[in-house]
Amino acid sequence: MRTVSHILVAVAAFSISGVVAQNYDVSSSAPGYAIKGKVHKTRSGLEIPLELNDGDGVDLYGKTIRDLVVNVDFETADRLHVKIGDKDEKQIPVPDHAYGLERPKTRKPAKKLNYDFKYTENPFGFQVIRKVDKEVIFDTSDYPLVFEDQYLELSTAVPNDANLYGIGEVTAPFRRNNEQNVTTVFARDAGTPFYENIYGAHPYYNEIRKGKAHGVFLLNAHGMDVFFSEGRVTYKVIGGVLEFYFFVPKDGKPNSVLEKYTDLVGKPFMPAMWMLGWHHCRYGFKNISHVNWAVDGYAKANIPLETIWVDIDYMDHMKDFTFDEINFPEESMVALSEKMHANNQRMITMVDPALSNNDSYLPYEHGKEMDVFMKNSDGSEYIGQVWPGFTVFPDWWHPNVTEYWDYWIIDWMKKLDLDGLWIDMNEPASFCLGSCGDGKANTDPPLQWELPEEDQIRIHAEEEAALKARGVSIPGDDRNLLYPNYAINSGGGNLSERTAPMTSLHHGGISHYDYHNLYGHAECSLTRNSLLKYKPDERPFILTRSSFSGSGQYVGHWTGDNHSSWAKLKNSIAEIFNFQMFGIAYSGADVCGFFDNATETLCTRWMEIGAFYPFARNHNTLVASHQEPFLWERTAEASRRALAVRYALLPYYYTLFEEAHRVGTGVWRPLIFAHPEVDAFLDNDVQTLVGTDILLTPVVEENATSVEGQFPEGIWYDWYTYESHVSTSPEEKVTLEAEMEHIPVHIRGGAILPLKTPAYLVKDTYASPYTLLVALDQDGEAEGRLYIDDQHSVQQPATSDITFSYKRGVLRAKGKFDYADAEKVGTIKIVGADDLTTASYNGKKFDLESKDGAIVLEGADIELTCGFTVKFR
Ligand code: MIG
Repeated sequence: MRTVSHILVAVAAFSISGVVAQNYDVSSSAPGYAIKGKVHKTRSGLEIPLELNDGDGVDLYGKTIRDLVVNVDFETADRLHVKIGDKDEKQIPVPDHAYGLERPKTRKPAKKLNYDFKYTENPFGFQVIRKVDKEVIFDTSDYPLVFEDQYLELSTAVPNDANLYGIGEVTAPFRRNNEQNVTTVFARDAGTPFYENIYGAHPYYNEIRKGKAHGVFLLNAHGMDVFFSEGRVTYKVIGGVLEFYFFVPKDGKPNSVLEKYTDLVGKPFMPAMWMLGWHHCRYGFKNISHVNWAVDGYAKANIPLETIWVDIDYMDHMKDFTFDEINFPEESMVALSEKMHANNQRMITMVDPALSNNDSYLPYEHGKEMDVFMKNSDGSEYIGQVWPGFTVFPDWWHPNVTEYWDYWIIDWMKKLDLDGLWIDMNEPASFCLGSCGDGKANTDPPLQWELPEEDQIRIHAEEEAALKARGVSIPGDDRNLLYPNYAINSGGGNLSERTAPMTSLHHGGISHYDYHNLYGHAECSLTRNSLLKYKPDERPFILTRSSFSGSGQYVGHWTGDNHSSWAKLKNSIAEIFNFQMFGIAYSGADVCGFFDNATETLCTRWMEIGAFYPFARNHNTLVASHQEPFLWERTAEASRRALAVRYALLPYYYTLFEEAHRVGTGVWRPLIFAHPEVDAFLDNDVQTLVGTDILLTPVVEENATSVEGQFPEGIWYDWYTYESHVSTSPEEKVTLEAEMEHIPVHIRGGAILPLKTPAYLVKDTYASPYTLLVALDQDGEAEGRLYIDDQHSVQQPATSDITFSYKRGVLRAKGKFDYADAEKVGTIKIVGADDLTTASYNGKKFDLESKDGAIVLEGADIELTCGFTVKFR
């Protein structure tokens, strides 16, 4: 409870009396519910009617709802759906729609369930039991069920010191329970304070118990606090219904849990190959020459750069779809795009959702005509404040908004021939409270935080009064949307701070209170569709700041405004693990840090690990000093070395992304997810497995020249020297040398890695023939996989999916070889064998060379058009 006092202070700053910020206890006075009448069998499970018990302890924070219905669906052998809803269906669930979550239709109960579902009559409670070992993985029976219009509470028993991962978005260590024990889920524009709610909403956790994993998803888009306390997990939610999904795969593997979770919420999108190259951005490029300086600086220093990004700097007064005519004239932006493309590089710009309401601004006039902006509770236009001054906000639920957004997005993409979009500020962020721009069109508001404190306090009070004057609820809705009695623990204080007011409206009279956590998610889905209309067969590139469960099928995510600090460098790894688990495989953090000034050492170490992020981009803020990796010699050298490893591994990364897209497993994986039975890995959130075969042991401490790492049992080969380390106990901490420019990378003995020869660009890297790196395990065997397609199209008529195996001196390739322009294997390297001298393939004999720790077959010239066998002797 370390930060409680600080959180209370933050809430007190903005709250009115009577509002409860957060309460760690369960509401033991609540009377609970009992089964009333008959439990019905439905097509896919059970329907259980509940009625409130007599007694006090009702209306704790809202209006108690007396009659409930529990729907239990045995959806698949490993997925159970338990929805506790109000009988009258007045509460607003997550919509069954792409901007919410499209529920699978279950027509009959699954067979051979891996779980049991049990319930008690009075008070009603339920248990989910993992069948293989009879472990009760979810058990509400000892805790109250509270169901009020603005307050839902439910708890489950878990072991003391349980191993819980997830619930986000939050900046925190990966294993959560030993740390701050309340996690608030409420999308918020906040520069990554530890343990507070930030940009996205992911009410999903994964627990590892007795070496086996399961997942628990509360499908609810309302603000909530989730408490991880000794022996229990408690949800306190300010609206909607309690719609749970439990994932209980038979094998108990964390990767299987992710597979089942993404079966429900959607599989991560498949990136194009170029997206896996290195990206560079900064907020605060002064003009187009400054951007060109960065692009050229990379080239001169020979540090791979695939994509340049231009932040809001290019805009005229920060207005979307415009150009600063002095510093970033349109011709210069077009010229940059042409230059990038001529060099086989890419360009991305930012587009914010909030649009200036200046009446000479065409996107505003157009949108107003089409009626696509969010409204105030009285039907007037909701006008907040963002970078361009006063702004309106597209309502993604309005039937006209698709046509509107398509028009502007496609026009913009065409104008600059862009390769992708970056969508920011979509929590949504607004800098004032309420509809602060009412009647002030065409004026230029100051940024409040730049004013003297007394002015800030006065303006805030005026804004709050104006907001309240419109009512604390919306017409026809008696909930207190502005100040719910249970206020959740949002780091921003009142719910409407720094975002749209909870009483603003979406199409159909839905309050922002009910859809807040879905705003960014809806924009992701809509924008992806816009890009697909622009180029129907190109895989869209979109990077979002706000996200919800399932956004990964549309977009990638960066972890927002971190700091150039060692703590944030270290924690970036845990945050990426979270997003791998949330189904957003294409994710990364701002390399070298966003706020504050990076030092040479910090940026060097950050480039080393950042080079391996699934989404890899250096980015920083307006006033921070430059951190282009070519500016420091040691950083430049470390970047070249680490990126050479990434680019060599591109076929492996791409194959992993295909697996993520098809199966749902992460590209980056914590050791504990690979080895849930090894307790020693429970808290290891620094070492990173890329897939199954590459282990990264980054330095995240200042001044260190060595680093301790753990190794799963087996042989691990040093990437650079092929020196082997045999691990017999994963508990053991092995000290690895790590001079400044060096990040330790190990290859799992037993892996066959498809590699390329790294070049400056992804395209040139891919032009080289493959090298197969065969790293033998203790039995002299290995296996691997390679996926090939055209690298960018949505439709893939013919792909190759090749499995390699090596056993008793025979390398075999099997599988599907349909991709037409099949490339070649040029080199085969065997690591971990020392007695091989010749190889034969297709009747040809080759002499093998022993080189740099490997046995090498050069000039193999094997076409990947059909299976093959190479025999080694
Ligand atoms: O309020 O567009 O997180 O990456 O550089 C700042 C300027 C707005 C926040 C994003 C950051 C971006 C910045 N944006």
